[in-house]
Amino acid sequence: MITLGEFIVDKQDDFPEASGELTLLLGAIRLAAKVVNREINKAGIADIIGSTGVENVQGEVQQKMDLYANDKFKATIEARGEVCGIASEEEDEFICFDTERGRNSKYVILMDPLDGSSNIDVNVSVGTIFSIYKRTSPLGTPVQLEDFLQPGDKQVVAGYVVYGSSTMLVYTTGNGVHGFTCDPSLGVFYLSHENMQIPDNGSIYSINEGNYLKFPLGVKKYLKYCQEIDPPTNRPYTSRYIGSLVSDFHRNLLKGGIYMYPSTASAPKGKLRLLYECNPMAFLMEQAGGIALDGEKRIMEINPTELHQRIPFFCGSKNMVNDARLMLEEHGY
Ligand code: P6P
Repeated sequence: MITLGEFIVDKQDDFPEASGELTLLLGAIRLAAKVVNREINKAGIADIIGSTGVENVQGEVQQKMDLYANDKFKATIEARGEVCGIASEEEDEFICFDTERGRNSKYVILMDPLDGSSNIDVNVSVGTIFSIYKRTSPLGTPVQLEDFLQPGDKQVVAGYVVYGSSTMLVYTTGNGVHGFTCDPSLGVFYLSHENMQIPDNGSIYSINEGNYLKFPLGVKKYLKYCQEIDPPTNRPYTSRYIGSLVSDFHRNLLKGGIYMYPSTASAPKGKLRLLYECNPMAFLMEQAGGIALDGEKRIMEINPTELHQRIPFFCGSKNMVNDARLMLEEHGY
């Protein structure tokens, strides 16, 4: 039984240029995940469910747990050091750690501290998503917006925590995808899923079909393809949509499947954010042998222009995403 800490140290050689900073940074994420997990597990009795009544930069009403998780991850990461700044779904602007230590730190982190948080009130799984880059601005200076606006191919680490029937931390450093399950009696994450690989084919599709009438024709065509009766290709596929990206992603990673959040008539860029939802999930998916596209291009090739920019997202088993891509190409994105 290898713990997350032991595994990270074992794999430290994957980062010849990192002198332990990433190990410390992943340790900070691990600690914050435990603190957030503890609060989520008692959300029904602590005065921490429901909304704050305040809208974030996304125009979404912030849940109390959104702010709790955001504060805990920010504080833990800042205390542990190693980053010069943080960008978060819950923060309008990026946060600069303008101290001697912060200015001389090599990394930035982008995160969605609690994705799918509206599910907490109904006791459905939620997650944290994180993405780490090496800064591009000079060491010794305050972090700049350019440090956050990097294409996904430049990511150094990406991962998520899924607060589900068990709490898992799944991450990649570009050397495979590895999953760790928390033993709640000890508060220790143990390696439970080494080198996770998504099947090339799957029979699960995840999408909010309530938006069907607003989807591009290519998406409608693909959904009908999923629903056709064709036993040799294991269709009709099964529709599974939790409304929590991390949970849908994690299930499809294990069983095979495709997750889609396309553009719609009312949301031409879709809903999901490129920097701290799609890029980290795309890094994980490609490392697990899957594909992540905006419908046409690799997510991780896109050059970001804004911190909170949205992007259509198609992610999952290689053959399923390619089928969807071909229909989008033929019938329209
Ligand atoms: P809809 C949660 O708000 C989220 O960002 C993802 O976790 C989830 O997959 C999606 O939005 C759900 O959005 O519009 O289907 O409710």
